[in-house]
Amino acid sequence: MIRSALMNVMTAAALKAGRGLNRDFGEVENLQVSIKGPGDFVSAADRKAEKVLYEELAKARPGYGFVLEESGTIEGTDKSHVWYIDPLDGTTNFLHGLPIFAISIGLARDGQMVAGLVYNPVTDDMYIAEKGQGAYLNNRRLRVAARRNMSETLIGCGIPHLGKQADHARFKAEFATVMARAGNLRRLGAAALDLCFVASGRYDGFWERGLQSWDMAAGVLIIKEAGGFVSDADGGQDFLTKGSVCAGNDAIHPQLLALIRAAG
Ligand code: 2AM
Ligand code: CA
Repeated sequence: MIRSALMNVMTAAALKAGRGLNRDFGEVENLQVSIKGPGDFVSAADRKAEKVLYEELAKARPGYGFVLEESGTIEGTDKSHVWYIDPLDGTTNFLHGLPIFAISIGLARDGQMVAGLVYNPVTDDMYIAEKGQGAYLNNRRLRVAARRNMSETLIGCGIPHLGKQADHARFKAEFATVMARAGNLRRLGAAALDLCFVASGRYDGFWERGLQSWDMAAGVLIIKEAGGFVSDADGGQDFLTKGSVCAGNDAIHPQLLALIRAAG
């Protein structure tokens, strides 16, 4: 595949920030056993990665706006372009030394996602998509899974953490409903990567609530460009504002959505 100038900019930024995250991830293991633990160190790694991404992208595309997990929203002079950036998706995994985390970069033009990149620097897996151009994992074209029977599926989900107690009851109801129909369930803890696992056909479906725009911006486009179906938990297209997502192929998406809605 030939990468566009825009995707070259995005991949260069992600590779640079990824090198820093990889170095810091090596340190996290040593810090597990220290009394203070790796908490502050991981926050610093997160902020450093965001700074690299911000500087690289602002240099290459001056004037674009930013929605950043750590630094918040930065208005651009170019009102039609906005970057949605999560420098470290799967922070809890990173903190515990689990190599399931990623950098996520999405670009919206006039309110529509036009480019997305999700990069796991440990495995060196780079998922990319541009609107209308298909989705790729390390230059290999992606396609969602073909399974059509819920009983044969592997479905990913997100479990609300301790701080989100208000969401626990609903999750338990959804989990019970999906568990009664799906073949197997998984919870890996990095939403941006989870979405890419649907795009690459590893998962047959995925749902989660309580997410932020930067968790989903890139992954949603990557799924769509891999031929998948994505909606919010109500079946609409307002995931970036509602913070919920449900994904799968043309057969599994409607079945999973119906199960989640029946549980609510
Ligand atoms: P994060 O690692 O960038 O915070 C896991 O269910 C998903 O929820 C991850 O994509 C994670 O993104 C997000 N999330 C947001 N806040 C979280 C928190 N306090 N604890 C765990 N996951 C969180
Ligand atoms: Ca995140």
